Amino acid sequence: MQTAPKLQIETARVEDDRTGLSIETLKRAFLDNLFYIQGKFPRLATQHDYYMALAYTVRDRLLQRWISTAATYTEQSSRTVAYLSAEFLMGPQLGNNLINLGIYDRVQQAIEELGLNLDTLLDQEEEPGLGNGGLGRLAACYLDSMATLEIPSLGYGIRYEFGIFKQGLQNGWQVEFTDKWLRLGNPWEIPRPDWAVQVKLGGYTEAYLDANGHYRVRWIPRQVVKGVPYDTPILGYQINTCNTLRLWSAQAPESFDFEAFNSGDYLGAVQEKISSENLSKVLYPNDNVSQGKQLRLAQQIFFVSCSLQDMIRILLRQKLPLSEFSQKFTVQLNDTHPAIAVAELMRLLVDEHGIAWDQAWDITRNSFAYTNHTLMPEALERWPVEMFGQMLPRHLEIVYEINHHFLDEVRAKFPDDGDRIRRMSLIDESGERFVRMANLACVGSYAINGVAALHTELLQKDVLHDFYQLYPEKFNNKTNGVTPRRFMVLSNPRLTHLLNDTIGDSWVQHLDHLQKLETSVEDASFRQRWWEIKQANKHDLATYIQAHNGITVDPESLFDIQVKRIHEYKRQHLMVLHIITLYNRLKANPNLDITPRTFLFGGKAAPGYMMAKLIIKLITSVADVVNNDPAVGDRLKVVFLKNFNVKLAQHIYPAADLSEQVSMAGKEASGTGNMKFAMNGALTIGTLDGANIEIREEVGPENFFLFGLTAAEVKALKASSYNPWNYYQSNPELKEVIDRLKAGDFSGGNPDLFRPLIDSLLSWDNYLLFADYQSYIEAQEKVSQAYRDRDRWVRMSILNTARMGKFSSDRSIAEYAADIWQTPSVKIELTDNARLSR
Ligand code: GPW
Repeated sequence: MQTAPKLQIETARVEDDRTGLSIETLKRAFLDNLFYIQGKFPRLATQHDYYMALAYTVRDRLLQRWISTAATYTEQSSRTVAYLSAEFLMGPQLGNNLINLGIYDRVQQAIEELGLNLDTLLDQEEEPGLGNGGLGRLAACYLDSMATLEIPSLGYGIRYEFGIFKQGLQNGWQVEFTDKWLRLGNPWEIPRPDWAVQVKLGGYTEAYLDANGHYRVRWIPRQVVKGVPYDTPILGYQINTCNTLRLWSAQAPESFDFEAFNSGDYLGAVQEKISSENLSKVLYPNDNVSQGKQLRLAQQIFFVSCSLQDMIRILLRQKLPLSEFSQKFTVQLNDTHPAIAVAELMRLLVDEHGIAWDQAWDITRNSFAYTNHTLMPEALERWPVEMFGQMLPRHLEIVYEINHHFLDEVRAKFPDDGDRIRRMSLIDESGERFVRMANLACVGSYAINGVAALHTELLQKDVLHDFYQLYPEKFNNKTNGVTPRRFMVLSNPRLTHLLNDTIGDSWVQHLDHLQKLETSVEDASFRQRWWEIKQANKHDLATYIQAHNGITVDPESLFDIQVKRIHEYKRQHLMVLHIITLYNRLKANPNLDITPRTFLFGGKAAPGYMMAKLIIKLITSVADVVNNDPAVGDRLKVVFLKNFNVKLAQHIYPAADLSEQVSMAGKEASGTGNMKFAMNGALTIGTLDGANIEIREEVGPENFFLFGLTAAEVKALKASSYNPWNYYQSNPELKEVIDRLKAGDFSGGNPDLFRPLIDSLLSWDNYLLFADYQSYIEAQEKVSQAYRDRDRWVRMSILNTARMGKFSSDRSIAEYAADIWQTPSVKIELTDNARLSR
């Protein structure tokens, strides 16, 4: 290997202009970037140009840390987490980087001295929406915590050209627009074309004997696609560690055109190029559902193969043998989307690097850890064997071989148990044959975890019961967490200042220090400030609603909010049943003294999920009636906020009084929005599902509005042939709600509009809305009563924030590092230039 030449250039000046943090240096750098990067002078510059100039100014200040981090990891051959995820829902980068660099206030001042406004510039950023919801956002929070805890890590994923669609509303229905997030350029990424790799697809395999007379297999692909890495810096909170998110973009290989081109088939050649680039074109917009599409499998093998080849490149460059792969890297599989990695690493080791099967299998099994994120049966990934073999002929052989050894292992431990063999096989042979990705992930991993205590328990008892019996030692729980940097410091500056004034700022890195707030609960002036901050945040959100929805909402009313992907199991429509119940009560008794509420919804429906889209139409239709009925006045308002994304989320959590976490028990693996709300002082109304259970344990049952069946009761009720019709018949308020919907009272007299939804509730009610209705209504009455006693409410709100320490993603990541990864933290010193040139 070549040694790099000693750097000859004088870098001292570069250092100062590009790392200096004084207000004067920041201003100079900003204007310099406006001129040299954007090519604009102030009179012609747009707000977006100013945003770009500031983003480059901040990026320059990350680079020294980034390079020092990479240099240190290389020198020390640090053990590294490779976090493989099909989604990283990063949200806007500028504000977060300012916070983590510790220069937010200084930059605000510099920008103001230039006659600009920082909030306006922050607002220019198109967020990278490379994820659907909780799973993708969790990956982003975990990158933040790994950097903050100084854990060497690489995030690996796909650089989708189009992220999650933009949601519009037309006549109350969701409409989708493509998300052209790269249109104006992305200042945060650096392409690394020199580290591009090739991925094979299709074709066939053939056996041959190598020079030593060993039986080998070679794969002759039909197509080869090039993967180009794009790197984004992930800076830890007020620390030098700056890790990397490496996203792969698909390109046709250089030679794409020559054969077809020479034979005169120019358009055929271009077609081939287009089809290659399709691989990273668009994010599949499904949450908790697998559509089983061929292109999705191609995306999975594409980013997994690129990432594993990249890890092998890093290993070999550090002069480590392949036998040390699992010492150098631990590869975390974010659900089964990257689970093909188990077969791909075997292929790379055995076919491409000539390692014997048994040794390769030892390396592989010691390299992967698998996180399951759902109990929804429709989310379990299975690929038709036919499709799988067409695209990945060699991987199918490898899966069969792994299965052969694995089923021998099962038979040895459980003799004469044919049913068990059929259930555990990597191949589902009950009808059309499928490759089962969760089974592959379980067999190929040394650790398997769920994302909340109940979820892990249900995995062990239910979905992965057979694997739990075979490998009990692999199973463990890692309750999710979220980053307080983005979801408190950045999004709720008013609260942050109050907390810092009261208990100091150590809570940002040690969220359990929020406990210190408990003594302030007795301080009336502190409670007053707490209330005023919530009011100010609600006022800001009311201004947003006025501007975007043209609806006037009262900041004094109770802000009752449900924001998350739209799903029947999440039960947004249960909240609608409550709204209609209150509406009916007001119609029957116009002078009824109720607690004024503003009901807020936000969330996207998968474009092909008709029932979810109908739920959006239901919300907007109920809003139209309720908001415009003079009998209601200002006592109830219903608002659907379009295009819920990370940016909007950051405006919403700080303004919430009540957090709706109402999934049917046993269905939401964890939930993470529940944590973001409670940290910002919202009280939760929720079921005993996912992490709600642990939140309630932490904040205390007296500070949580519980309702509904438990997971065990749900199971029992379903087993005893549940009949929603009986609930409808025997509950007069519920009956009136449904009858009004049936009559078309919320659909301009059209009784057909909501019929699919009503029929489904009356005849199956798969998610037991009717069974939980009465209990929910009663819990909501307790909420209304509590809100009327402002002092009591504020105390509960403070205690929620004070007791949320457990739900920092720092706690989650510390547990992953200690129990699964065994990754020591690595301190980063800023390098001098001499060291960089070594
Ligand atoms: F189906 N989750 C998600 F497990 O947001 F893959 N999208 C998904 O496709 C899946 C899970 C998958 C969510 C869970 O629904 C949520 O309960 C959990 O908090 C989150 O993943 C992070 O673990």
